[in-house]
Amino acid sequence: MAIHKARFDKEEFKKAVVGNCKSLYRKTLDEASQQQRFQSVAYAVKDLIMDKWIATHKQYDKEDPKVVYYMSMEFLMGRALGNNMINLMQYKEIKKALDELGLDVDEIEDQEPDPALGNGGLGRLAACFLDSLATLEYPSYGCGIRYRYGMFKQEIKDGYQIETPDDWLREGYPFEIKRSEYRYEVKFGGYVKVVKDEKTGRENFVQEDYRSVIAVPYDLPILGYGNNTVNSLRIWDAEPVVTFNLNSFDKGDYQKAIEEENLAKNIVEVLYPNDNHYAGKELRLKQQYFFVSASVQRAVDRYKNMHNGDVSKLYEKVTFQLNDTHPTVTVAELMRILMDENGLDWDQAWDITSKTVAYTNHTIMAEALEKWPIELFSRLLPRIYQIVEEINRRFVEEIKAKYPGDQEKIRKMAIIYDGQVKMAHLAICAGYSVNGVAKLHTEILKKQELKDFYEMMPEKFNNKTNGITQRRFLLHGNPLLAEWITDKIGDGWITDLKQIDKLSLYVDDKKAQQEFMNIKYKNKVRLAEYIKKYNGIDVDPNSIFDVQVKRLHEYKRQLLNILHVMYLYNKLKSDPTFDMEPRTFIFGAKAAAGYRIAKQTIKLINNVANVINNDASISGKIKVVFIENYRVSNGEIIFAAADVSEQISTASKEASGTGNMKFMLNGAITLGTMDGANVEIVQEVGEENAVIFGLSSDEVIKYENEGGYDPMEIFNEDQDVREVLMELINGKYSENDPEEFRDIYNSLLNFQDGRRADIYFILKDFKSYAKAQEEIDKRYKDKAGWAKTVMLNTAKSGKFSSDRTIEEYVKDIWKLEKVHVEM
Ligand code: 26W
Repeated sequence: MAIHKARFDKEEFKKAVVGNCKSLYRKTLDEASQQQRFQSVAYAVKDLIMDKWIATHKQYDKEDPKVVYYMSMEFLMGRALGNNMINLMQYKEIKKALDELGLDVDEIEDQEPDPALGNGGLGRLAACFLDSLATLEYPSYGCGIRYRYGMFKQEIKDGYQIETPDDWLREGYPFEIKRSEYRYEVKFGGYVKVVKDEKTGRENFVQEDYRSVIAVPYDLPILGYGNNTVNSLRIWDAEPVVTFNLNSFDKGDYQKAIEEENLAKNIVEVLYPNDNHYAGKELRLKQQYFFVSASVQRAVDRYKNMHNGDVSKLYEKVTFQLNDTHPTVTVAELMRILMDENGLDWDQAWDITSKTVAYTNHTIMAEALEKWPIELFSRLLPRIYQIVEEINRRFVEEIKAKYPGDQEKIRKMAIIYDGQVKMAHLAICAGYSVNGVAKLHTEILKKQELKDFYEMMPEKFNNKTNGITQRRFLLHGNPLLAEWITDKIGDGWITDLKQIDKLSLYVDDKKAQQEFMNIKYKNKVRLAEYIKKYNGIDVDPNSIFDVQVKRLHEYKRQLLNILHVMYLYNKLKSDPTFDMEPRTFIFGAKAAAGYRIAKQTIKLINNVANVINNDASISGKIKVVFIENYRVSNGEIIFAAADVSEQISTASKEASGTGNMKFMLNGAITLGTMDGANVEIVQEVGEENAVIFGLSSDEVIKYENEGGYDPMEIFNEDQDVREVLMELINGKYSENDPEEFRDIYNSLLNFQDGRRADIYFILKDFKSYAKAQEEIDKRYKDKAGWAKTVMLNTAKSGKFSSDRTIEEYVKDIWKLEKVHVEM
C-alpha cells in the first residue's frame, strides 16, 4: 500500500489551536481549562481531517462503488484524538507543536471522554472494523445510535459497583458534525390500512394513527491510516416531529404532541448496559427500529439518487451487515421500503433483500437470544410485523417442502412460533451469509445451535475469525514497543500485521530479549502509577502482572480466578516458605446493573483484595487490584503491561474473545481454556507458548447433554476446594455480613431457581486451573524462556489483525472494491 504522508505546517497548526481557544471560549490557552485546551486542539485536528473527508465522499459519488453499511446498536469507539493523530501520521509533529504551546499531549488526550456507545466485545469489534475498512480503502458507513448516555461509569465504593451516568456530550463532542439535511421520519404504532388502487388493482398498505420521530444523523470521521480515506460513522439522534406547542387548542394534537416529544427524548436516552442478556424491553425494540429505519431509508435514497430512482439492482451497490440480531428489523424495513414506497412486488423485493442483508452471530448463550412477544412487536411495528408474518409463512412452506410431515422442524426453525418473533431465525432465513466469529464458534453453530439451519442452507454458513486493530492497541497504546518493533523490522506491520512475524528472528537474541523485557517493565511501571493514582495501592512492577479484564459474566469465570487467589493465599499462610514468584492479580470488569451474582463477584474480588493486600505476613507476594471503570482508554495501558492474559471462559461459551488478541499482540502469555479464538491463538503461537487447561468444548457439551455433573463430589473430596468455598460463607472475607457471598456459594453447590449447580464448571476445572497457574510460576522463573515465549506471542499475532478479518469479509461476503482517494 502506498503510504501517504500529508504536509504538516506546525506554525499554522499552533495558530489554529490558539484561534480555536479564542473563538470557542474567549480565552488564551493560559487562561483556559484543560478541557478547553483539549477542545481547542481537537478542533485543530478536525481541520486537518476535513479536506480528506470531503474528497473521500466526492470520490465515492463519482465512482459509485459498492458500499457496506455496518449496522450495529453499539460502537465502542474509545478516544478519537490520539487515534486521529496517529492515522494522520502526524502524532509526533502535533506532539511537538503542543510542546511548543506548553501543552502535554498525554494530559490533553486524557481530557477526552471515551465515546462509549457499546458494552464490550461486539461494540469494540465494530470500532476495529471501521478502522480497518478505512485503512484498507473500502467504502463503508457505520450506522448506529447517538446515545445521550453511553456505557455507565463504574465507581467502586466500599467494594461495591456504583453506576453513574456517562455524560459524554456535556462539553460537546468536537469531532461530530450534525447533518440536518439527512433527516428522516420514523413511524411507530397505529394500524395498517389497506387501500386498493382502483386502476391497477394493487393493494397499498398505509400506516395510520401512528406516532413518529425525526431521526437526525451526526457523522464522526473514521480515518484510514496513512491514506486520504475518511469514512463516516453515522449515529442518529431523535427529535420531535413538531416542537411542542403549548398554545395548541386541539386536545388530540396536544396529547399526541406530548407523546411524540417523549418518544423522541426517550428513544436515544441511554445504551442498554446488558451484555449477552436479552431483557425484552419495549424501548430497546424502539431503538432498534429507529436507527435501522433511518439508516435504510438513507441508503436507499442515496442509491436512487445515483441510479435514476431505479432500485431493482440495489444489491449491486449496497450490502447491510447485521452486527448480531439487534438490527435484524433491517430485513423487513428494506422489504417495506421496496414494496410500499417503491412499488415493487413481493418477489422482486425479496430477491433484492435476500441478496443485500448478511448476519453475524456473536454468541451461543441462550439467554442472549432475542425473541420479541408478538403482542409487543405487532403493536409497535404493525406494518413490519405483517411483513415478517409473510416471510415466515413462505419460509414455513419451504421447510414443509423440504421436510414433508416433519412438524418438529417447523417448531425449531419457524420465525414466528410460540407467540414470539425469533430474530435470529429471521436473520438466517433472509440473509445471504451467516457467519460465526471464530473457527470453534462457527463449528458449534453448524453442529449444535443452528444445526437445522445449516442442514437446510449450508451454503450460507462461513467463519470470520475476529481481529483487532494494531493501530490503536499497539501503535497508540504501547508506543515504546511499537517504536522498538519498527526499529527492528521496519514499519510495514502497521498496515500489514503479518510482517510482525519477522520478530521471530530475535526471540533467541539475548540483547533483544533484554530490550523487550525492559519495555514490558516500563509499561508495568506506567500501569503501577495508574493503579497508585486511582486505587491508592502500591504494586511491584517486578511481580507478575496477571490480568483479567472483560465484562463480568459467570461464563467468563472471574470467580474461578478469585477462588484460585483465595486458595493460593491459604497455601502461603499455611506454609510461609512456600516458594512463589510475587504476583499481582489485576481485574477490571463492569457488571450489568441488574446482574446480582456478577455484582457480588465484584464485591468478593474487592474484599479479597482488602484482606490480602493488608496482610503484612505474606510480604507482598500476592496483591489483588480491581481497576475501576475498565474501558477502552485504560485498556490500552493495561494490555501493554500484562505478563499473563487470563482467558478462562467455560469452553464453548466465549464465541471468540478479542481481549485475548490484544494481550498477545502486546507480549503476554495466554492462560486459557480451549475456547473461542484461544484455539487459534494456540495454533499460531504453538502449544508450548501458551498455558492451556480445563474441559474441552466437546466435554462441556457432553456433560450438558447428560444433565450436568455433580460439584458436591469435588466439594466432598477436595480439601483445598472445600476450604475456599467455606471461606465464602464464614465471614473471612465479609466480617460484617457472613452471608454476603451466600448466592455465589449456592450457585456453585446447590440446584436453585431451576438451575443446576455450577453450570459453568468452575469446580470441575479448578484443579487443572491451579496446575496451570503453577506452570506460569515455573516458567516465569526461567527469565530467558519467558522472554522468548512472550516475544513469540507478539511475533505470531499477525493473523489477529482486523485488517485480515475485513479482507475476508470483503472477499467472501461483501465483494467490495477499493477506492483510492487522490488529493
Ligand atoms: C440483547 C442483549 C445482548 C447484548 C449484547 C445480547 C448479546 C450481545 C452481544 C452479542 C454480546 C457480545 O458482545 N458478544 C461478544 O462478541 C465478541 C465479538 O464478536 C466476541 O469476541 C465475544 O466472544 C462475544 O461474547
